[in-house]
Amino acid sequence: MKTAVITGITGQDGAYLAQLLLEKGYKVYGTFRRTSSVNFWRIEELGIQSHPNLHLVEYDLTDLSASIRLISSTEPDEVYNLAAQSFVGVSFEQPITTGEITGLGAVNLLEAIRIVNPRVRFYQASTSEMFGKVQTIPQTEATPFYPRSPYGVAKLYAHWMVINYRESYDLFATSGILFNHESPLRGKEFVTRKITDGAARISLGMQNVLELGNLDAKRDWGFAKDYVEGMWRMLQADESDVFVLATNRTETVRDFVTLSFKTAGLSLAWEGTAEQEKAIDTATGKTVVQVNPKFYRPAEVELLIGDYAKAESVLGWKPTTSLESLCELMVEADLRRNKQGYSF
Ligand code: NDP
Ligand code: GDR
Repeated sequence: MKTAVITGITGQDGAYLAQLLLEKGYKVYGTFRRTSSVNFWRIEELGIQSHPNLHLVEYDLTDLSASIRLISSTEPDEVYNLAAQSFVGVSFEQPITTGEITGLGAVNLLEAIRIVNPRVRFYQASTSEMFGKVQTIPQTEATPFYPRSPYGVAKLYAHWMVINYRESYDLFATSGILFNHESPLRGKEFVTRKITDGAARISLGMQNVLELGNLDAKRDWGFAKDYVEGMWRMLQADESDVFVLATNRTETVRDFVTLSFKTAGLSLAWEGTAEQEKAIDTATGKTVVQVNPKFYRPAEVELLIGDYAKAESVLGWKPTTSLESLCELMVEADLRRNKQGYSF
């Protein structure tokens, strides 16, 4: 039986990855942070919280001694570092905390592996946000980086440290440059889930208007379950490396709004531009979506579209879920949850 450590099991990817590894027969140690109230709703939704091979460990990524104890007490074959302050918007307000967790935190784990057992295979959750102001279209493993947020800069530091530890100490340390991936387990602060939850609530008469920021941003959105499969494949490869996971399709936030409301049974007509832009429900004439500049970011990543050819040829990975199917999954989950009075 293989043993894996997943940091950040209370997050979207941590929950799906734990489910996948348990299905594959792994013993899984999932780390969670000490908080005033528990945050296990995702592993509960997946029905894995009481799985006999799942062990929850209290851990904070910013603590080197905790990292050393984590690696020595769990004796893992594989470590998936998914923990991060992962919200780009907040990183502008909390740049130092973001640097400590999202950047230096990864190095605590690399150090722990180097000290305790350099044979452990390590996965780092790198991100398309490192491409930021994109230098080529589509983005590949060879595209130059130009991060546009404290989050992107912190992730780029961690990314290079992974490469540096591989080259300096011969660790099996891989970075997955993952483009946006979403699911019904996505946090509501991220734009897709904010939209699918808003569309569900407005169609149920529980909310009047959904306020959003930049509707012109273009993203390459995939399904999180596909992407955690790619993470696992990266650690089964012959050599550690860098891989892009993406869908190679990009759409605007506005397009995702239209699609989500249509899935929830509402047809929208857009009017106005920039800060005055809004969408009207064509059945009632009421404004249901409007721009609020408070959701704009100081610097924006305008366009992301990834080329996953390397992952397909080396790992046999490709996305299996269309944006339409993903949107349907998310809207249906949010309709069900809102009808049941479920608040996550
Ligand atoms: P989430 O924000 O849903 O989850 C982040 C996890 O990190 C949570 O479990 C959180 O715990 C934990 N965490 C935060 N700070 C610490 C800390 N100091 N010590 C230990 N754990 C901590 O992110 P996702 O699941 O969406 O993403 C997983 C990883 O992949 C992240 O590193 C993210 O930056 C990266 N990524 C995500 C992409 C995406 O589209 N989802 C794309 C590319 C990369 P808590 O619940 O207590 O807050
Ligand atoms: P992102 O995701 O920044 O790409 O980072 P997010 O969903 O937050 O934003 C996507 C785009 O939508 C625009 N936007 C809004 N965003 C939010 N959150 N709320 C709004 O109201 C809103 N209106 C418009 C944003 O400006 C942006 O352009 C995610 C995270 O999961 C990172 O951890 C990960 O690394 C990247 O994806 C890849």
